[in-house]
Amino acid sequence: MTLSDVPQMMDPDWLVFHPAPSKPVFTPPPGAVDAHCHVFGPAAEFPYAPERKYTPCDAGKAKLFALRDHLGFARNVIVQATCHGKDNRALVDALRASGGLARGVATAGEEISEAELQAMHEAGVRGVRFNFLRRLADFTPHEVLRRIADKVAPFGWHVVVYFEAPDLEDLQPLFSGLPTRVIVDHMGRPDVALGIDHPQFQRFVRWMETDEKVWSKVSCPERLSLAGPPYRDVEPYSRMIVERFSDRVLWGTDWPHPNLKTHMPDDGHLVDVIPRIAPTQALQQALLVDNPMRLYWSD
Ligand code: 0GY
Repeated sequence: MTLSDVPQMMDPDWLVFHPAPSKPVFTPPPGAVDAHCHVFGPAAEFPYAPERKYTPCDAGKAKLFALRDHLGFARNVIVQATCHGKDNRALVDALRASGGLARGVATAGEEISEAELQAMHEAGVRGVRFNFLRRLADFTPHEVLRRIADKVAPFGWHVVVYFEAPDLEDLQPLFSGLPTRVIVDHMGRPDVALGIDHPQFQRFVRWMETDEKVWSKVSCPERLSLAGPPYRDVEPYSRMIVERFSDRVLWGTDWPHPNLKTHMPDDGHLVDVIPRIAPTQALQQALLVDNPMRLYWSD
């Protein structure tokens, strides 16, 4: 019996992605990129990692590409999800199947070889992700993360970081010392109960102001919202970041939405948030096309 014969059943409280998302009212500009999404398995082909903190439903590449077309997007950036650990095979398989329409962000340990990095680069990987949420990943010493960043920097890759707002103060020296661009997931997960003027979010804004290598994804209103759909309570945060740092922002669906506990968003409704946080055509073009193309398809 091999690992792939062991059934990997999704967690009993797992919320499955929306079965039939609506067609968005907002039409993304031609060439728009969904710059934060994942593939899960399928487990029979790409088993989930033994050290994973959750077992999701399968959500493979065909479903992701169909969603891309349905929502009016042209490209994806697929981010390695923690349920696959450092086994990037499902990610690389999806990139290879995309016909150049997907790029990737992998998870790597310091043991990764130059040949492995080169093979992932050829498949379309352009970054590594460091995850600081204890519910998702075990702690990795900062000097190890720094060595990983040193290894990927010569490939022109960047580092994607996922952390929660209270942790930024401690993590900032690590991030600012990295030799690559630093792309922050979901605006550093602000607590939207506190308001945009709260020192916690202002720390993030000041950091983006002072360190030009820092980019932000203005993704996941469904994860940050306390009010629920249509996520109006998150808009002031995303809109401020888009307007202030229009050439360093990215947007993504976060499909298939791991670990949501209250509800599963309709992906069409998530797309309809875009014109409220990027109200002009110029901002939409930067957010959805020019920025992700510069970061992921410059070669
Ligand atoms: C996200 C958010 C989450 C999960 C992961 O890799 C992951 O497992 O990123 C989360 O649970 O907050 O960006 O998809």
